[in-house]
Amino acid sequence: MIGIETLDEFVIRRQENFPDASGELSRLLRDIGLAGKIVQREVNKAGLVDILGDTGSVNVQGEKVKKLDVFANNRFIAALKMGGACCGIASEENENFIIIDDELSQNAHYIVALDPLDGSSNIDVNVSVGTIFCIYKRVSLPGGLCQLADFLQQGTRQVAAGYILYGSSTMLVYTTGHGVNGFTLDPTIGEFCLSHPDITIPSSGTTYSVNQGNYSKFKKGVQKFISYCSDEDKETSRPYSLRYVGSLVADIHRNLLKGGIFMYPSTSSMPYGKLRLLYECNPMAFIVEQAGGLATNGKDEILKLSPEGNLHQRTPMFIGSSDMVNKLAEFIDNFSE
Ligand code: FDP
Repeated sequence: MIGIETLDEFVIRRQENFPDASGELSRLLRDIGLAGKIVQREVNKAGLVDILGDTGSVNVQGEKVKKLDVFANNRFIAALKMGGACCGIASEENENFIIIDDELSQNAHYIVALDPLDGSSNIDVNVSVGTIFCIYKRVSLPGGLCQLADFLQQGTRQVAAGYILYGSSTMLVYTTGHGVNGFTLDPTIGEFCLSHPDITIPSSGTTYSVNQGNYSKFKKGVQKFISYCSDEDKETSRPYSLRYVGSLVADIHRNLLKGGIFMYPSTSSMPYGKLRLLYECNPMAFIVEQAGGLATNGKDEILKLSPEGNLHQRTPMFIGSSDMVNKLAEFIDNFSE
């Protein structure tokens, strides 16, 4: 179709720049895109589940209608297993990683970590949710089963990362370390089409995103930075606007396009914050840094954190426009307890 580039075409065109590429990574991106389309179809029907679902209805595969996050998890796992381009999956929904042990998958070079339906507490109220994923090259030898060490790699070693936003339209945004590109699903042809080439995040913005209800539980530096954001100062366009969907993908996506900072700090009750390093923070940090922004835990870069033996490790995260993340770091330094 003239003038429109689909995700699959784009991925293939990019792969042509790497003559040694085996095509596995392209297949993984295709599998993830396909599962995303199936999940968006179900997300769009979410409000109908009470009318249709609880009456014991079944879908075309004969499965009972399930909670959407379980449904999304099953779809992504099925697509990745079927594709044969990865040897293992870590998911927010599964305590342990999943080994894919058919011959084709065992010989694959990649593993995938994902949060199949992030922000799922928003589904019941028709607010945007998303899928977050990242891809690593395995450190274990192809031909055998994947190991925990394949998943516990530093974020700097990600080969690709992305998210799918199920919002007023469905978008897939991803990076392979050569910039960030966004694709919008055209429901009339069922394809993700390149709509946001070479996304760059503004170096500053006028939006801050944080669950301010936790204010009294934040450390001094974060509290002072929040006061700075809400103080009046014409020169720096303050006060900034507070925008918090409470759905990580939606909050990050807005800030990626418009500029801003997203914060999920540690609190007195959650000393490591809430967000998960492997399949929430690392992929988002990779995308935002590739777009020209920054992501830290308040002290160190998210991408340089060393995983500590647990797939579901949490970390505080401050992410977004570089000037704003640097400003926050100043407050954290100046008001450390
Ligand atoms: P949810 O619990 O709805 O899945 O990590 C999960 C997440 O949502 C993020 O999407 C979101 O940014 C954050 O939690 C919201 O947490 P709070 O409700 O504590 O603000």
